[in-house]
Amino acid sequence: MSEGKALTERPASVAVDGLEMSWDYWYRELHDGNCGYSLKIDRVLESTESDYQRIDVIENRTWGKLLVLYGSLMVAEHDQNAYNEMITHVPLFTHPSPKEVLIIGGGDCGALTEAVKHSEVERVTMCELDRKVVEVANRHLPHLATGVSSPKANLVFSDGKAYLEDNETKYDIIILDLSDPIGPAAELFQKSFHQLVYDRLNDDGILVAQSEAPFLHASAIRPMYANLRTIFPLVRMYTCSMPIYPSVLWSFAFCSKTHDPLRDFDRERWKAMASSIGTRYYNDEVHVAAFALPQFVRQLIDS
Ligand code: SPD
Repeated sequence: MSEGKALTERPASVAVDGLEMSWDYWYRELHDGNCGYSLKIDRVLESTESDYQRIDVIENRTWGKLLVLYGSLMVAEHDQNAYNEMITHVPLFTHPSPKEVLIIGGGDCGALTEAVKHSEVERVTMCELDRKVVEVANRHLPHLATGVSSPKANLVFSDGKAYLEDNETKYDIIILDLSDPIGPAAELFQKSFHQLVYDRLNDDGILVAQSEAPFLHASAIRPMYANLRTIFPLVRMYTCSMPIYPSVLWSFAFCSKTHDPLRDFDRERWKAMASSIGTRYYNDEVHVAAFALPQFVRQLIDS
């Protein structure tokens, strides 16, 4: 039995002025028009468009409120915050002294909120293209956005590539918390952009980038990792379970100039900070286990 929040109880059939109203609205997200995921929409909370994309917030009994960009699920109220915790804490507990962090994308502000919890971190710049995504997400998913009010948080609304080209600040960690490699984020999956990210990292810097679904997106993952390996000395993949993303298994590219996410994982720092950070998915065992890859995934990124 799901523990989803109580929503407006909507009987299967309601009499309205003598008419029978049947509530049976569904969200459907397909991969290649062929297989996919669907969930019942209990309410549509907001539907709008920005200069870049369509933005929807829907509500479902199992997952609570969900943010949808261009018809693709991004984040849910009850997904245990797995993606945001994994994209953030894995590099932050690997780097020995993470002070300057840059998040490119990240419009729901969940990664920003996780990053500012780290006591060593002095500043987290979040560079998001679409201001409207931040406004809509903050309105409906405020629990993800508590980090915005931190004195460490620095929000910039700009194209990520232009931002890095125009600013020569160096970072300890850069996180590419992007939507899919179609539409507004497509260019940020390219080799030229990853080279620019490398150039803006300190000598022991770390890049983590979301890298799609191994079961479904081999054609995006294979060239991405091949390109990253020409730039970074250390490139590894780790995964997490994201129940609202296509095929559930989601991946991240961990790219580093020196630090290794297993050898240099600071378990003692995690133990000291675990209760103040208060994760729902990430912990020390998950940090290590996330780098264990099924054989087909190894072959995918080693080829
Ligand atoms: N198909 C959905 C991929 C979304 C990856 N990024 C999500 C950003 C959430 N902060």
